[in-house]
Amino acid sequence: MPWNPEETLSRPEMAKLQSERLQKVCERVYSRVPFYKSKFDEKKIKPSDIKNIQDVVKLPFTKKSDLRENYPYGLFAEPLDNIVRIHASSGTTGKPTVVAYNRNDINLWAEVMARTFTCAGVTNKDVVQNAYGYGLFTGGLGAHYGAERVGAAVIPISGGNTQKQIMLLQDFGSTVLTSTPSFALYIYDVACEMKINLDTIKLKVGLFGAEPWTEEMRHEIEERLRIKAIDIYGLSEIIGPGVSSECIEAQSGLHFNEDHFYPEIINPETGEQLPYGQEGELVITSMSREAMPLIRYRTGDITNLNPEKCKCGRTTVRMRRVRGRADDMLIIRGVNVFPSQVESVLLRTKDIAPHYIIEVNRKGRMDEMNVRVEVTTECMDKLAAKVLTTDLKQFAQEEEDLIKIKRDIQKNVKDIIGVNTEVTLVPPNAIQRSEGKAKRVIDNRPK
Ligand code: DLL
Repeated sequence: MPWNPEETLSRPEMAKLQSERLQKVCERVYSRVPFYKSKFDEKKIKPSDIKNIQDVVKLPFTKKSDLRENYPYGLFAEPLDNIVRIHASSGTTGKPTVVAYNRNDINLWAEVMARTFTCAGVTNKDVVQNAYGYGLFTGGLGAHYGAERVGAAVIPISGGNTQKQIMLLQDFGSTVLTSTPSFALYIYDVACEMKINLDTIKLKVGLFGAEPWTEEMRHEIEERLRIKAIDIYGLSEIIGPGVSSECIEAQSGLHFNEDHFYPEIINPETGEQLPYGQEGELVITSMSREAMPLIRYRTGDITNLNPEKCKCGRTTVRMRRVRGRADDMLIIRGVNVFPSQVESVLLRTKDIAPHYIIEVNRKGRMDEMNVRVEVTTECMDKLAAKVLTTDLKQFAQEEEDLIKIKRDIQKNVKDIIGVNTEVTLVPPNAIQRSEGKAKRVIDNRPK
């Protein structure tokens, strides 16, 4: 059963609710936020011109740079007296992006996160080990309030402390893990090093997000940790986690909380709205937020939307798993490369572990990509056994095995993505693990 009745509205009912909420939020920002008043005036548009949800295309976009330029409090639609929480996300450059919540926003956040947990099959019978970071990052507190709202017992362990995570997984009988997908894999690696028997762990499901990951990565996590891995999506500017999430029944696209957050897909070059099914940049209007609603916020995330009813009974549009961010896309010798495409190729290769770094350098005028990736422990053991044989013929064969893995990766990257790449195979644990969002790309090219 979905958490809120709005998750099963008919399409016309949903459009009606969205139309009402869009009108309201336009009035709110126009009368309270000088930035939006001047944006609307520039476009010669008044809140009263917004009659229904289709009119959203008349509205101006909001960009990350607008948040930076109005740092820290310029986009608040409430006096500071009514603000009860401030989060911020650190950018790679300069000041962080600041977001504010009033009491109703905090309540809304708990509700949409309760939807997320319910979608993943979590109930008051569960013990949720929350390994998202607590702090300015929205992951920790967002998951915390949602898990409490469904009545689960929350362990607010935060990120890091990997050995302690494993101890609590065993001792507290956690049934749900919330973390970045990369941290979940790290926990698994450390559990293996500690020779933990996975039968002593009761985990059944993980709610993973905050960074791009692929279907192949999902299979790795599900197989290794013996759980269901659910994709959850969100961003601080809109609310934090709780924007969309997969259901455990279908695991096929993320149900968008579109009664509160109106999603559109646009062509990132022209800004034109694209029809359902087409891939482009996700743009969101946070219609029910009060302290800091945003109009047509350009997320930079690349995905598409599917309005078909899901087998779980929810009718909300589903967002395909994020392919990556428009600004994470590497252009290598003119070819667009998303790190997630490289991840898919790697994880479909036998003997390769889900730990990698993509490095891009410029040699003269040419860009060069190098993928450093770990081989699995099993592969390493096989090789070590062979080396020990002192049989030269076998040793040569072993090298051939490595060469074949490299060639397979190079060929598949070329065939599927269209670029040449160097591949460096490294032993298990050679690549630094992440306790939060993984950094997988090192771009050394001059800016
Ligand atoms: O990462 C909120 C969050 C916390 C989501 C916990 C899910 C779980 P920010 O730090 O503002 O907020 O980063 C938002 O992270 O625009 C995407 O590029 C990326 N992202 C978030 N979830 C996913 C996901 C949180 N499931 C940015 N798949 C977003 C791919 C994701 N990318």
